[in-house]
Amino acid sequence: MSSMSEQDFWRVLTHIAENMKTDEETGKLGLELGIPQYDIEGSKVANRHGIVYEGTFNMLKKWSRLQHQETSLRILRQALERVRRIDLCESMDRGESTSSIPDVAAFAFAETESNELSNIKEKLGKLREDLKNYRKHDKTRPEVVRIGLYGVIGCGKSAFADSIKQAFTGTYEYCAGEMPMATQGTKIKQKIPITDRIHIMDDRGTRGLDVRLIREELIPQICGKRGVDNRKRITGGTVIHCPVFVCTFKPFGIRHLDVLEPFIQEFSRAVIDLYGRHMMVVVLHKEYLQQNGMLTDVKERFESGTGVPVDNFWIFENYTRNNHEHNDEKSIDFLKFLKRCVLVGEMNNDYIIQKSAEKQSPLDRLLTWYHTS
Ligand SMILES: Nc1nc2c(ncn2[C@@H]2O[C@H](COP(=O)(O)OP(=O)(O)OP(=O)(O)O)[C@@H](O)[C@H]2O)c(=O)[nH]1
Ligand SMILES: [Mg+2]
Repeated sequence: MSSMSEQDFWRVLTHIAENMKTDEETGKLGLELGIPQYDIEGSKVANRHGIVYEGTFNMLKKWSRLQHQETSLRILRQALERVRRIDLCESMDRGESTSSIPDVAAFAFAETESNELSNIKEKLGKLREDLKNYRKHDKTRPEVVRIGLYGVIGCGKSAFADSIKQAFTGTYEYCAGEMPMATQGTKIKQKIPITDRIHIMDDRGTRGLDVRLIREELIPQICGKRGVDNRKRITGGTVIHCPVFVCTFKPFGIRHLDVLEPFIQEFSRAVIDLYGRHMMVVVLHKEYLQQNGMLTDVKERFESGTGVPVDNFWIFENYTRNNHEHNDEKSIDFLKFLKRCVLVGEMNNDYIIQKSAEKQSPLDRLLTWYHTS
């Protein structure tokens, strides 16, 4: 099923917003779409400043970000029918395709797009282009989406950050400083900017996988309530929009699952408490798994034992200092993963904004609305 382009979709929303005749009509449409009252009120106020329909447009845009790709167009059409503005559905039918509207992230960022390209170089180029242009001109999103890497010392986090960077630029750079043999690894949380708007935060490794670490250290770091430095002082933290748990089976073998499973279950539960959805999980040293006939086992056990959805679970062989010969297919996988993280990060950000707005007074809500839309 093909999807309406981002541009066409904005045209549909603009057309609807422009043609809402009164505040009352905007309010009714908002309610039909399940938009919170404070967003509706905020849109009415915003319509009185600057462009007259901008408030309604932003309200619809914000709503669309929380919808599922397959259903948003249908819901919009039904809502227009119920408020007796079926005439506005015409704008949807004039688009190139009317079968579905991509959700938030998928507008500029449809995960399937690159799959439709048969040429591998084109696929890689398209992924890089999408990421490069990601939210370049969109001020309604967080300034930067931060993807945080967590896992035990030496599991391969820094090499993974460097691998993503290499996949994006096509050149190996020793940015995150993977740990050379017999020396120490990452000491202070470090930022690896992939673009101006997508940053990877490479964390210091944890000692072991004690589940208490999750709520005592990792979640506060993800919330930006504490940072990490080499003297264990609490430093100014930064919010992580997409937490990624990184692990490896080397050298422990398959029995490592007995430790990993409960840790991942608990970590994912804590992330769900925070963001309403699972974290991402990455297993490194894919070649080790292949060479030891463990790949299928690991995949199956992860899927059944950890509860992490398949889309959130990825296995990679890193580019490393000693072995970083470029490989198109490998780079494509790293960039698909990155895209997925950005998507998750955006949705998590929306979730937090919505939750905090629900807790606020009507005036605070209005202010939040102004700042976030
Ligand atoms: N063969 C192979 N080696 C890897 C892979 N990932 C990481 N390594 C190697 O594993 C070692 C540790 O990697 P790092 O990236 O420094 O690990 P880290 O998780 O950042 O370590 P800390 O910063 O101490 O927590 C390095 O020598 C890497 O080259 C991989 O997928 N395959
Ligand atoms: Mg490191």
